[in-house]
Amino acid sequence: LAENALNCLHDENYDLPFNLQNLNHETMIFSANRPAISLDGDWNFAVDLLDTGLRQKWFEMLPTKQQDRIEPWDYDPYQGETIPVPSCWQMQKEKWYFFEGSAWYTKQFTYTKSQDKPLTFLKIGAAQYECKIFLNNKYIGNHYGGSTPIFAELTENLKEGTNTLMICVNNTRTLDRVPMRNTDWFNYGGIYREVELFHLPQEYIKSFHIYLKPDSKYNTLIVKVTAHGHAKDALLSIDELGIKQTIPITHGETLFEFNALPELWSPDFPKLYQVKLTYQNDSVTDFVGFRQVEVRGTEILLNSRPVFLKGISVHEDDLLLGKVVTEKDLHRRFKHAKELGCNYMRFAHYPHHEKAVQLADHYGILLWAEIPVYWAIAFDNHATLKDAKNQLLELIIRDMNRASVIIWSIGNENADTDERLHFMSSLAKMAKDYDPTRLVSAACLINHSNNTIEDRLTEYLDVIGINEYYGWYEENFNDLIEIGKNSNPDKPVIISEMGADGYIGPNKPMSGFFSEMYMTEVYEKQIAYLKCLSYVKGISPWILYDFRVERRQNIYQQGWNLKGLIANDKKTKKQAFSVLSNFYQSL
Ligand code: GCB
Repeated sequence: LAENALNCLHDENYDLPFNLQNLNHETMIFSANRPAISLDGDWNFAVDLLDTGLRQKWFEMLPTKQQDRIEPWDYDPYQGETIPVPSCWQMQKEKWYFFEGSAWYTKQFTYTKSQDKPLTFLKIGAAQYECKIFLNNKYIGNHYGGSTPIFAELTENLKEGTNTLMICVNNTRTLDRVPMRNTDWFNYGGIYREVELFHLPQEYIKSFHIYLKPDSKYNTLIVKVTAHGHAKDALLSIDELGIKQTIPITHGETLFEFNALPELWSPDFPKLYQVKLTYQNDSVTDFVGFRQVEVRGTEILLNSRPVFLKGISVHEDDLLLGKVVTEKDLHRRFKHAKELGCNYMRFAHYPHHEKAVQLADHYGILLWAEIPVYWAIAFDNHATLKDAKNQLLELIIRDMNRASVIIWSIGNENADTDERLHFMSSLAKMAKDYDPTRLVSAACLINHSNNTIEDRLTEYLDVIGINEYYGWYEENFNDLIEIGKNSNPDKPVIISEMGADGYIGPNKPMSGFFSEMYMTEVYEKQIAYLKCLSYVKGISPWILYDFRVERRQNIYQQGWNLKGLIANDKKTKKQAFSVLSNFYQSL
């Protein structure tokens, strides 16, 4: 007690009885379609601006009866305020709207030991940005990164009967993390994706990737498995292809090729096969499409045929739910994209919910998936690079079986410095080494002094992404025409962003900036020009829906970025929607 009380007097150096950061891509287990026990629902909750919980060690508090307590508690993890999980606290109470700091979540659940499945793993779909996990008063681990899943093995610390899980989530924007402090999206906080428990047998499948061998013959599948156990093989079956294949496993690992002739997945034919892997008493099932994507000259080839990416960017954001996504919201998103005529989407600027990626597989929408290496990253900081690499690996491991993802994007709009080149080129190399089945891109830079696409990072990328706002932030539209003339890239270019704000609420302007008319004009001019540039192989205008952001506060914006083709009600279309859909339908 005395120690805890003293900790409250310190500023930063209160004693944490644990070493931070041990949950990362290495603690992930294959979880898609695995039976799970949901821990969603109401959790006890308290915001904790001063980190009193860490100083006073709230995580050590036992559920004692009020009258038996020997110390005053500044938080009672077992009664008081509750919050639904998943949710963003900003959307729950007005007083939490701008809250930035730690918040404590407590949940009790019952556990009964099972002989068949003695291991237990916790999965938190995502918590923004850092989370520390405690089970039955013991520190289990912590995780950095606000949009990738967190896995922790609980087996050792579980007990029969009632167990108490406490999670401290902190959404403070920091200088050395990914993203950094300044972003053009809202700083939501909380456990905003599902929380689940998985019970697994002693010998289990830890990771499972299956993909078409990238050699254009379309007759070989590769299986990459890591397993926990001593068994020497696993069994893979794809009933629809009549495949039952024994997969040898050596020291818990395999990279195994075998012949198969699947029908190829594409936006026109989003064919998925049910694939099952069995290892001892464990088995997992996934729904997988097989396709090949590559670059030849300035072409992007899907299954050896040139493809033009008719796209739209989208954030994970909702007027009422913040970053929480529902199935209904996701279906609406894909239906709007289809209505536009899209075959492609940019999931900006961080890993979106894995269900969104699974649905993209079903809808036949190609994806650009990215990590939040966004403005002003501390490129010279080793810990920041480690964080970025970990988030990228967690994303790749999570979505490796998704045919829809064709591009890993390693960053967005950063000045071309030596430190940035070292940082981002190492991300590009890592993505390519880990995953030979996808392209790597980033939103690169234009040199405004000579109006050319000029960025040293492009050498490490398969596809060059360019965000350009000619007609909006760059008022001279003719400069875009200059860039077109001056640039001669030897790789495909995707216009990863372009657009303009359009305000359609009360007292809307009839012309000029923020008017719907001006927004429409920007789209018309951009489309007329870009379709003449032979090396542009796709566009993902900014953006499908208006989205919430603190930094936009003029009379029209009032906390929203208004570049959506559809307003924040996700219903009302702006005129530019039909300009883009007419263009896509015409292709
Ligand atoms: C950009 C950023 C994006 C912003 C957008 C805008 O270049 O990549 O995150 O939201 O511009 O609206 O300014």
